[in-house]
Amino acid sequence: MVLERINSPEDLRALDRSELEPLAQEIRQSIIDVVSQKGGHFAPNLGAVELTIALHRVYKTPADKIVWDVGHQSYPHKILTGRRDQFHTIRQYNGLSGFPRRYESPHDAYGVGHASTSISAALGMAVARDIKQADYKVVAIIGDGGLTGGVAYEGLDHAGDVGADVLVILNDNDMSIAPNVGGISHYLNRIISSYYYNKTKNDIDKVIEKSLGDAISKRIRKMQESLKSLIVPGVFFEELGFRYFGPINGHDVHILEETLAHLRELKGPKLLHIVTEKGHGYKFAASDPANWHGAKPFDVTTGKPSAKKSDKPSPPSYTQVFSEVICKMSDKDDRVVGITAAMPSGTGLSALQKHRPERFYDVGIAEQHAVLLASGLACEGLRPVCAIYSTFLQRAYDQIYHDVCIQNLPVTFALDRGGVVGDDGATHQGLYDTAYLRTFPNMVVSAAADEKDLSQLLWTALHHDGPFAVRYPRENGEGVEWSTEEEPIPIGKGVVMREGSGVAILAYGFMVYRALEAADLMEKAGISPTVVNMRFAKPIDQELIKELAKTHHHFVAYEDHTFHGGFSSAVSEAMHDNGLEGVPLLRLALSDEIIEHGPRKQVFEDHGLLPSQVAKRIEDFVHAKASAMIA
Ligand SMILES: Cc1ncc(C[n+]2csc(CCOP(=O)(O)OP(=O)(O)O)c2C)c(N)n1
Repeated sequence: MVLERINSPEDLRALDRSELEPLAQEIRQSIIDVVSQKGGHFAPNLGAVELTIALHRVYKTPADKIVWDVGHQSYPHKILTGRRDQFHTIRQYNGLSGFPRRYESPHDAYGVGHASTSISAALGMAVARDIKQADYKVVAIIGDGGLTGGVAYEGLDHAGDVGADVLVILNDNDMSIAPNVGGISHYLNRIISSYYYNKTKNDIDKVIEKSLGDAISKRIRKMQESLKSLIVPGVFFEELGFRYFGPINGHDVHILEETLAHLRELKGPKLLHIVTEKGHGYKFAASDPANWHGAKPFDVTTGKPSAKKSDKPSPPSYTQVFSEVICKMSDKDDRVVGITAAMPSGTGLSALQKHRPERFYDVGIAEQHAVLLASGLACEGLRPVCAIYSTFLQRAYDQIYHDVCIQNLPVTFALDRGGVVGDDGATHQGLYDTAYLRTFPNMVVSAAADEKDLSQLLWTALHHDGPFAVRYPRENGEGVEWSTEEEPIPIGKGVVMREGSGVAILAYGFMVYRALEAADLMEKAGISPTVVNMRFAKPIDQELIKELAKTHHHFVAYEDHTFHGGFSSAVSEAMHDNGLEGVPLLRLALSDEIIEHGPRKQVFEDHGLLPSQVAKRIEDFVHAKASAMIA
């Protein structure tokens, strides 16, 4: 075994060239072994093995900086940078993160999880190096999917202008999570096909001269001779001030190493275009990379999921509910248009894509553009539904305010993955949406407590003449009866789910059924709370709050959101504004800290938010306040 001998990049650099291909095989096997057991990002990692080996042979981290984009392809990097023994803990609670994290290793130069950040961050590091007059190299890796995100061009544009010494490696596998979209993707394909065209015509020298000029082309030709690699023009990148190299085979570790070794010595902004296969080396993944982007535990021989189907069918996921409702909405209302930012299957919009392709848009990893597109559609009388995960909608903060809310446009935001995200961890938590949406005038902010709520809220949003956000978690529903039928509900009204006395639990979204569970547990302690599904953080049901205050001496607000600015803050504000600040309020939310990866239930436990913990906390709250009052 070669891999056994690699405990650091120095060990890797000491290997003989002949050992690199066997090493790549072993790394792949290790990824297959671990992900088939534990789940995780899969096809992107299999596609980045040779690139990672070559990078760490040539660039000497941590002095040199390697900046990954998204970071979902960083498993080989983790294996080769001293974390081989912990690799089996990846994405597990207290284990390695599934993404590069600066706290985890000095080799993780930059923390990441959202796309299209690597070029700008790498440029910052290169500029810092020059300011400090230090001497190290900076490399950004970005996928062709990442290159659909506008901020990537902001980075390219500025890097070319600054002229900093930075290498951008474009890892082109023609895939985002789904097949890639957009003009740039077509452009990259044209580069690759023209490469083969040029190759067969044996016309490469001319191409080089035309595109790069004499002096550089001489150097390039020299390099080309030694590398046996080929250069064709990537005019677009060249016009931005980059020298374009490629395309080269991203699975030929030797060509990669030789190319990188030369590029390391070449000053200025450079872009190396490598062509890889997503899922390379595992046939099921390579032939269906979209479905193997991330994998649940699976049987390595058959590629089938290893979890046995339980006899009892589980309720549909919220994503499934959304997907059925939007198809129904598009049948009934011709104005409905579904928009996804590169997540057709994750958001469930792929159902609409099949059902009514002419009312579906995948805009690439371009959340800002998605919201702007929606605003334009809404101006012209259509009813766009932006289906974007809570965490990724953060990207479009300004567009939500400036383009949708100011103009009071009827755009629906379907916020999947609202709340604790689970294994993806800090970068993907959906814990901030209520706070970031609630401050904007005209925005309706809601959360679904169950399948029926979600369906009704989506219909309500469709009929509302302004922006409307509906949040739901990465979960299966509660198993209630629901339908896709049109059934709008009053905006800003809560629903009492359980009549009790003394204590009122105002719950939001996923926490409504947890509150009901907690209430049942509290019965034993002689407390019988009222439980309300508040449904709306904005407008919040002030009338109901005032009404409840007449008969309840303690209030609890319960949500799966960060502590500041969310639903429980809204309850606190509403109580204050209605002169109810004298009524004790217990706010149950996630604490104000970066929340790492772990099963949702575990994370709730860590924050005292499981129903059994909540029951106890409310009992303590009621008793403490009661004894304080007696004293
Ligand atoms: C801002 C943002 N939106 C959406 C995502 C979800 N996402 C994760 S990976 C990915 C596709 C990335 O494609 P590419 O950069 O080509 O890498 P590949 O997976 O093909 O290696 C997407 C859309 C994200 N990480 N960040």
